[in-house]
Amino acid sequence: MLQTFASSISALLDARAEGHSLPAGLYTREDVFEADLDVFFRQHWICIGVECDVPEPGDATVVDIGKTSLILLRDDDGEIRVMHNVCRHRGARLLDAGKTIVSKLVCPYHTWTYELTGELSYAPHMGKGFDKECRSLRQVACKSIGGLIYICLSDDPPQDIARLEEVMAERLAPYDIRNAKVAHECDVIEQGNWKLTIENNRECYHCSANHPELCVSFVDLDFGFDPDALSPEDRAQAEEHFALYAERTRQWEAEGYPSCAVEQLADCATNFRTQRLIIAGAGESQTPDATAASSKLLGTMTRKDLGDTHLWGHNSWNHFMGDHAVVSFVIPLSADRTLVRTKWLVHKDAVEGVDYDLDKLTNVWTATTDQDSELVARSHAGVADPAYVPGPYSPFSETNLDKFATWYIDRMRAHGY
Ligand code: 3BY
Ligand code: FES
Ligand code: FE
Repeated sequence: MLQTFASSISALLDARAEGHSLPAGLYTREDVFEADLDVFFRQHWICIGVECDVPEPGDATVVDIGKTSLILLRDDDGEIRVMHNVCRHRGARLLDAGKTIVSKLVCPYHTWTYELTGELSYAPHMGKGFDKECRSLRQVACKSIGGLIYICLSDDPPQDIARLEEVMAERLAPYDIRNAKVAHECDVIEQGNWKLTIENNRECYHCSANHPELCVSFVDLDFGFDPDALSPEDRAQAEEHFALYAERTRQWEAEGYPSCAVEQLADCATNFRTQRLIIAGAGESQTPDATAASSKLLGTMTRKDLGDTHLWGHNSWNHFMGDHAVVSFVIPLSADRTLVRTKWLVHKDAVEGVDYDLDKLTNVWTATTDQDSELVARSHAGVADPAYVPGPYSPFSETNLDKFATWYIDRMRAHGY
């Protein structure tokens, strides 16, 4: 049944207090969910996969976003294409959910047949005057940025994706994600609103209490900004991390590996941040002992000591290390359910059991993703409780959440709410 609400979405946006989490309705209401899907998942660029999801011509996979179903495929010329999974005859779905290999796209209903470019090549019984040329599958704006696939469902995609491309094409080149292999992937459906999933990912305030596996290798640089709140031991460690981070960043930059933080978080449509992070302990990778999980390094990498190129946007977060990468993205399913899809990438020639151990490779982020899923469910249950009142973000550890909430409100406004 359709819910009705006493206040408008605009009134909810007005009610958001600076420095505080969002009013409950922005996390829980169905009308807000529909607006979010339209604004943030149709009118903005979103990450929906990696080139190596479809390594060979004819490889195809279906990605659903709300009622929209997309076919991501590699055509016969090796180009990535994304098109709507809607037949141009009477609209039937062409492909079912999941991965497949196709030489052409044949509609199961009346066998209209499309080339991998989307062109209609066969449509029986349509008469002499029928023009196939104007019945190609509808294409979607798509960009591969260092092998990460971004799409925008709008006819007028935001231009400021150019900054993300400019920054990341160079940073991601040595990892050659285009030619990597998906060693493992996992879908988790979180029982919470997508904005809680993103907020949770933008802070590590919760890490020490919740992520023992991740904390072996992950260095939270935000905590150090509040040295007075730390015990003398934690303070000494934070100072050590900061000194190491400064030193490594200087070194890496001098060696030609762009490392410094770049962000585009305000007054923009395309929201992202990247930074080359240091890895704690053995310093190589996000594994149980911080040593590399794969002996074959990614792409043209020859070193394991180049840290963790961290990139996040409004629906994704990624870690690129010498031996492997972890790519995660988010697709909202309803106001209180969110799909988190995670992929672990290794060199395309790396062989499981020979070059890498799958458990070592996936251990940290499998555990972290499960732990985060519980936190998001817990968080959603609380914000849906009538007793919830928006609370203050930490000015040290949660500044990126405040930036996200502010960007969210700005973008809703920009789209007429
Ligand atoms: O905990 C998370 O989900 C991510 C990874 C590290 C901290 N945070 C940004
Ligand atoms: Fe696809 Fe008829 S709906 S061929
Ligand atoms: Fe977490």
